[in-house]
Amino acid sequence: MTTLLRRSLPPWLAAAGLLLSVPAAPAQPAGEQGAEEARPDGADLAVRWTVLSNRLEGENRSRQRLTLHNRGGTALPASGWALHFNYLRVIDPSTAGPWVELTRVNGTFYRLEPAAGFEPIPPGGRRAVRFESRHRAIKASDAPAGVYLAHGDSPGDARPPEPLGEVTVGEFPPPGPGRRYPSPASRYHRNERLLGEVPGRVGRITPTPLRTERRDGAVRLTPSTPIRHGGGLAGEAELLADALAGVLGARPPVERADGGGSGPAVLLRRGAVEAEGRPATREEAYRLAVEPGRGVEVVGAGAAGVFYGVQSLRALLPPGGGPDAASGVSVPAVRVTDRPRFPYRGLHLDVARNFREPVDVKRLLDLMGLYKLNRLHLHLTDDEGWRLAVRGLPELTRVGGRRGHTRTEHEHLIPAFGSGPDPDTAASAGSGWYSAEEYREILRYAARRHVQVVPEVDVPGHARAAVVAMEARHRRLVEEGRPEAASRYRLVHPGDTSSYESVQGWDDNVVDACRPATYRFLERVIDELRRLHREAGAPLTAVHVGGDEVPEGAWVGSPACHRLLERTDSLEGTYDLPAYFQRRARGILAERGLAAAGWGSVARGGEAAGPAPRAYAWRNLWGSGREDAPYRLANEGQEVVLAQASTLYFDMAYSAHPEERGNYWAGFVDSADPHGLLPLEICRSVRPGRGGGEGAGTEDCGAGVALTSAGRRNVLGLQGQLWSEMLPSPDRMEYMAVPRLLGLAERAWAPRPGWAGADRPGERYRRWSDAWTEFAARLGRRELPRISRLDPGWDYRLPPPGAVVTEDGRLEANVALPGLTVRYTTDGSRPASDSPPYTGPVEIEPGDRVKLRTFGPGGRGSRTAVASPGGG
Ligand code: TNX
Repeated sequence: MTTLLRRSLPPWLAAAGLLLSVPAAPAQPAGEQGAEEARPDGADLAVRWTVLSNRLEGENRSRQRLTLHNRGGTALPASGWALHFNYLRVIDPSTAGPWVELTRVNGTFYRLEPAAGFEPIPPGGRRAVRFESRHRAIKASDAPAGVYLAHGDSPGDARPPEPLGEVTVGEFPPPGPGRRYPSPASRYHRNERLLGEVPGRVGRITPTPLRTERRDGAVRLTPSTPIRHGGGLAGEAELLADALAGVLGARPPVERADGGGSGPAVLLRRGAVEAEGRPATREEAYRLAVEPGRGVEVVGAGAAGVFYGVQSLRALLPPGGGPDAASGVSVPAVRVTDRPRFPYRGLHLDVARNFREPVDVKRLLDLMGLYKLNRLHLHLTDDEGWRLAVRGLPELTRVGGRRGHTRTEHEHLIPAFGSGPDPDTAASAGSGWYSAEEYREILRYAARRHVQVVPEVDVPGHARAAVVAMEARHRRLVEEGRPEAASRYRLVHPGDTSSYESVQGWDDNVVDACRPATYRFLERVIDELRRLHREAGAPLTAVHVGGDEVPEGAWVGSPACHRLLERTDSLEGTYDLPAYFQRRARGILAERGLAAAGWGSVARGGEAAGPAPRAYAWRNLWGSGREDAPYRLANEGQEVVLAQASTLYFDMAYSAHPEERGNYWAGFVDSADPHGLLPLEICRSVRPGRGGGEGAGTEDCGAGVALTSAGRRNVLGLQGQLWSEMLPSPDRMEYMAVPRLLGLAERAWAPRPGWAGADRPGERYRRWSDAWTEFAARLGRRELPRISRLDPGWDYRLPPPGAVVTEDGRLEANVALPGLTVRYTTDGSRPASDSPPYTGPVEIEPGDRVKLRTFGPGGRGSRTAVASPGGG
């Protein structure tokens, strides 16, 4: 009852937590009486969502329509029910109508009820509702999600909420003034612009090594070729044996190198590697020699180097295993000397918004290892979920780690991102968390792949799951007659009158920066993390404490903050509190020998607080004029990880196409974008979407602050971000991660590319385009096929083809990643993996309907492109 009720209460009352004890009766919406009345099942209702306009107030608002279709045999009555759904845009409830009442429950969760004047919807009938929301909406993935029908919840009416039968999406209006959706033709022209002549030979090792010398001949590996390893390298040897088993059909033997043995072998050992690079990357350097007649040798400066040498060896194997895999595969002779460019090569995974099972995290870790990424930043907590069990605080996961239909949030959180009414359904990623053992297992699995896990506990904002969970704990202990214990970890003050709205629409997602309980809580969680990491043999060195997007207005009405501000001269007002909070959080970490990290230019908190926390720079968007902002931090002595949303947020959609799912507040991130990024000279980056010439596209970039040599060392590396609002399933995660992750790996590992040296933007673009063409062909010919053959294969994105039909009826098609196959039909049917492949221009009969899809190995296909004469 109460989350709904909150909005009609004066804020002080709502914030006072009184909402939690208000009886349900007074707020019972009129429509919820008469619950016994016959009503269709949720599954009998369908909703169609149509965007009517994206041009209201420029692009700041859009108008939408929801059409409710009653496909059941009973009328949907004029009262006694409510639809609930998540919607990522903030809806203005006053624009909703006719004859309905729309309520933003909190965050992105809405409730739609019939109001006075609502006529029952007869069987087969339809009813349209309109509303306006902030920002434009151009994608199917913006549609209301997790829609369900709730019935009156008066005692005695136990009918549980029912998910709706179907949500469909209507055709989209133009995306906004002066904008267009991508079409087969625009893709065709874009591919032409980005790609040059495709080389016959492409790089076999991705990311590109520092030095590669191809040689003549080859070495044959068979299931009986032994893997011999030096001390401390058994793990690396076993992983290689596992990988070879997949290619050879049988697992080769693993032996200690000192056990004698002759004949060709794969030898893994430690030793000196001469490869210049940053001190922090020393252990990661390796040499790989494939010498006909002698075998294969991988020499790593450290175990990490051996592991990376092994990955390079894997990359040399034929991507398909070869026709006679069981009798051996041939590895082309080569000498490689390699070392990464950056010590920090990261991927961020948000398991809070949508939970990822350990098995899926492990799949991601396998892929990270394959491409030599070495940091997994695990976003374990946020407003919509707390995903790590903490000893002694069971509510954190039991309440904060589950989502479902609720009026009180006493048992679990409200739905988010379409997670629906059932808190325990296996199909939804709204609920779930890692037990201590599961978390340790993830850490160990990562460590074996030389990936360090950087856990994030997002505070003080983005902390709603913790706040709600600790309210539940408080309630339990009060009921048990233990008021003191109850207050120990309570994260908000019941008398807090602050009123605010977070970026994601929450009005209660900030922990109180002035309560001792908050810091006690943080200590407790951090100590738990330390314990888990220690037990897993993967010591914790840094904790990411978020720090992003603290809404304005937080703490203004906190009694604890009033007291703190009164007695502390150095704190003038609530605007000093974010830095105060950071300082204390860092103090807690420093006492435990841990480094602090945070989003953006996390408040430094004054010199006294010790070294500034590591900053994950994400807001330096293209065109913001602050592209170089991370360099200022680095030059001033702060460690920086580049996470620019415009190129490294892998939750952004690949393109503007309505069927291409994802966020787009930071623009679109195509597979070529990360490849065009120059981490240490960001304003010289190539922005592929902008094309060549002037359109190298960085002429509007920052003030051009250059990195000093000290600043350069402070840029630790790069990180791709998989925020998960739009990733309800593992296959969505895989789609968003790959192929973009490979461009990230290339820029994080490979040396500065040659094209970076071209001074004129046009020249730089041309040289980049050659480099990208080679890289894109590598993806199409080698890397995507390899990834397809991992077990089970990945649901990576296949770019839909570009196509034009000329006026005289000729079909011309292309694909963004050369090596993938375009197949087409002319009879209107959906191209399948046995449809004719496109190999060159095709004459089209008048009246033909040309459809095309891109196919990868294994028969997976892309979205369908429909080409029509003259563009389309
Ligand atoms: C911004 S970047 C956020 C996240 C969202 C993401 C979606 C940052 C520190 N905050 O909370 O998930 O955008 O793209």
